[in-house]
Amino acid sequence: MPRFDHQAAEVRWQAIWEARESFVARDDSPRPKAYVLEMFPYPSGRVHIGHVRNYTMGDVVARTRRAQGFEVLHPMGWDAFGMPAENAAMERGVDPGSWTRANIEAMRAQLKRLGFALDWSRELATCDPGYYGQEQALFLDMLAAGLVYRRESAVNWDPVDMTVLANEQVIDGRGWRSGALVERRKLNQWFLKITDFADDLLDGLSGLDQWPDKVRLMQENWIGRSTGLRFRFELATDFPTPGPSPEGEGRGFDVFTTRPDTLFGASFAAIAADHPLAQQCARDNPALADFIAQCQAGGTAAADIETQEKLGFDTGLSVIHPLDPGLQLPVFVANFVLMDYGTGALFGCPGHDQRDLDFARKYQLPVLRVVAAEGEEQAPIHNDAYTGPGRMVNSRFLDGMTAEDARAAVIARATSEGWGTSVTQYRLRDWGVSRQRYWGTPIPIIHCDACGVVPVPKADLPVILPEDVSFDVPGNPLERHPTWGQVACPTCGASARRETDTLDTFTNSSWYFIRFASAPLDRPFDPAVAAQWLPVGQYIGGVEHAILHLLYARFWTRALQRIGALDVAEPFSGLFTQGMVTHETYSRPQGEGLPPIWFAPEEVDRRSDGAWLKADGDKVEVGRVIKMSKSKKNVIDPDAILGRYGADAVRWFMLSDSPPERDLAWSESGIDGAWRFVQRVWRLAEEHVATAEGVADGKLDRQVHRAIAAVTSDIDRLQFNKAVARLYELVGALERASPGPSRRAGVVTLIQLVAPMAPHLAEEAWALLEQDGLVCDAAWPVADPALLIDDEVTIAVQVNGKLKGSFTAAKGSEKAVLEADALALPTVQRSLDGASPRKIIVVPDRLVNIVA
Ligand code: ANZ
Ligand code: ZN
Repeated sequence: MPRFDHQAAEVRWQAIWEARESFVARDDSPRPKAYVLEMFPYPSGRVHIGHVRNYTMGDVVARTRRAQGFEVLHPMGWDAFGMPAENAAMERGVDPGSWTRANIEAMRAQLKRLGFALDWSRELATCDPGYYGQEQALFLDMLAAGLVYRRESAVNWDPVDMTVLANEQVIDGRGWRSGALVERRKLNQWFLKITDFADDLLDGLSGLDQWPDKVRLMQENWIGRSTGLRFRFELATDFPTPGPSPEGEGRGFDVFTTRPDTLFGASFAAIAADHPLAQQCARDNPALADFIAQCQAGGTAAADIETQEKLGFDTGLSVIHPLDPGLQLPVFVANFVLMDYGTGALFGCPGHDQRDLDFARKYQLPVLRVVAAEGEEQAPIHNDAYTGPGRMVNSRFLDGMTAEDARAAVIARATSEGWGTSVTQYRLRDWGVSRQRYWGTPIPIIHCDACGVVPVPKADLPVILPEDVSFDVPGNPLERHPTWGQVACPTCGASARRETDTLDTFTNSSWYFIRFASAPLDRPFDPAVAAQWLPVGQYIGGVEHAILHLLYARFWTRALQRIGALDVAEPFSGLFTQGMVTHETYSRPQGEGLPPIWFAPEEVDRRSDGAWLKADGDKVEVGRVIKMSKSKKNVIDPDAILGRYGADAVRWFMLSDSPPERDLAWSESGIDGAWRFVQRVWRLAEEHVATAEGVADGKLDRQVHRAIAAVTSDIDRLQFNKAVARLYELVGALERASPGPSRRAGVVTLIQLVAPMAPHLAEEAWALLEQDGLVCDAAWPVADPALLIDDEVTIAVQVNGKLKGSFTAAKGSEKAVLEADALALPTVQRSLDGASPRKIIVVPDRLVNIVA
């Protein structure tokens, strides 16, 4: 039996595609343009199987679009800055630049083995001065346009990694990498004004109808627009306990609420530990000062704050209820109040907010219901705050109104009496981009004692990251570099210092898709050329980037639009988030208190009734199918698999078995099946080298054209697993059909439909069948509408009204034909038992009823 030699085919066709520049995207092409992009990888050193799945999906879309007549831009590059390179430097003494570039070499070779239709001429790495230098130029443009500013702010400080962490990098109060308890520090930081675009970023989501709903919802929640009332609490003049007399303008503070309707249910006010009033009260209250210090010890991550135990400290101050001067509320400093949301202060309504209820129970504060659901007007609140709709109770002039009307009524009153205003508040904060790290884009700023903060003149860009640095002590090696930091001030010429902070690596990924579309040497991009390709029509990547990366890229694009650099609003019109590749685990317990020993798949002999360790022949435990991870050793190395099964089988398996948005469980049987499929297709091609003699087979023609229509629409909707199932079906039909012109034409079509998924096999078979040119250049097959019409019908057969069976017949068949076919059914003959029918009723195309 002839076998498809994957190794030879891969080498041959990859060389031919490269020599012919098959996948180089031409800016000046007259064809309509399509931009297909997968999230670019971090060059960790090895391509993992998740990358393979991600890039295979993108490749199927890119190759199909190309065959459909589009000029396709499908580029690849490297998200090459970031901490792992510095960690490698610290652990292994290699320098981050060499480590990163070696990883890129290795991974590029791995990706090339997979035969992706990528335009390698546009490859970029964010650690190239040619890339980050242009990013510095964009930073300066945004600075000039007022979209960048500097301020002192509290940051999460990781005392081991000696860096500022983003809130997302703080997990349970500890640094995500070091595990050290995070401290709070104040530093001067650069910020990008993403909040300027909060409304626009939110409103734009509704137009992104080719994005997953869940991603749009996550972005919406992240932006977190809420409207409510901002109002002032006046401090009561007589303090319930002796305390400091608050100073400053007025004697009170502002709060923000989304529920002004619940104001008569207020039982306390709370302020953040960082609130100026809290600081003031702590001056002669050591216990309060201790409490504040305790609140500040943790990180600033909102998620942490939400899960912490709610703690408060009574300041002894009281405020006056704005709707009744006779009512006073105690003021607490509370750990759940964030200084940088709203006004850093709130009123607590335990009846209708769970957090407030927990707090009230802990500190014995009153709990009053003010909103009643239908029929439970006076039902007391127990353990659950009522957050649903209803009518107002216990609320004087608001009683009887719906909560919604009451909300409007309180806002109206506050506005007319001058103690509050209606406001819109966002959860979204400005983006702090300063990182005290080495391996990133240097921030192009110079600090001069005389002139202050001075931007590096554009003519002096790029500010090149020095590579002669040492990592023998923690912290940022740029600060220790003997010469790099010393420069003349561009304004006054006096000796000055370079900024040693670098930009958050999310800035690198916020515009790389624009640089792929256009990469002149002397500026970040040519706006006219970039706009020809953008927006990215299909972006594919992991859902872990659903919030930050996508939001930052959307912001960056808008910022460029505002400063007139690029006329594109949304960077990605279509987004798809793929599932993970998973694998079962193999382990042996090590006994009391010890973690199990994990074994890699290749160390194990897996049979249907269990798994045995090859080394000693004894059993190992088969664990759950989970995300591949080094620590559990349940990883499949793409290189090993590629050598054994070939790129096409690996690609085919990545697309089969699971819907692309779901997890895909790697299995030996799955990859075996993919390999067998490749061989079956090859065999069909082999059988048809010579033009087959014979007669046309109309039924097969229709099956082939139905497959064209179905596979095309499946790929359009990114339902790759369905397309795969269709192709299995088509191969089966072709194998069953008798040789002849229909079968040969069907095999040629099959090769074209398989080409985006198994491109080497397809080229090899295309050549074998003596078709013109390369299959990757051939026009995508189009289904003949006449052959799509379903011309077979199922006829139900009854004897005396009881269903006895069915058969298929050509649509519009004669009554006599249907009668004869029905009578021939064995079940019908058995029912008649030799008697001849008394009457036969035929409903054309549907039913034959035999009356015995
Ligand atoms: C009183 C109230 C009663 C509230 C009620 C809620 C329910 P969102 O929707 O996320 O915008 N809040 C205000 N400032 C805060 C801060 N700095 N830190 C923590 N919480 C703060 O949340 C707005 C609500 O969160 C506000 O409405 C306030 O509590 C609280 F039945 O005011 B509410
Ligand atoms: Zn100066």
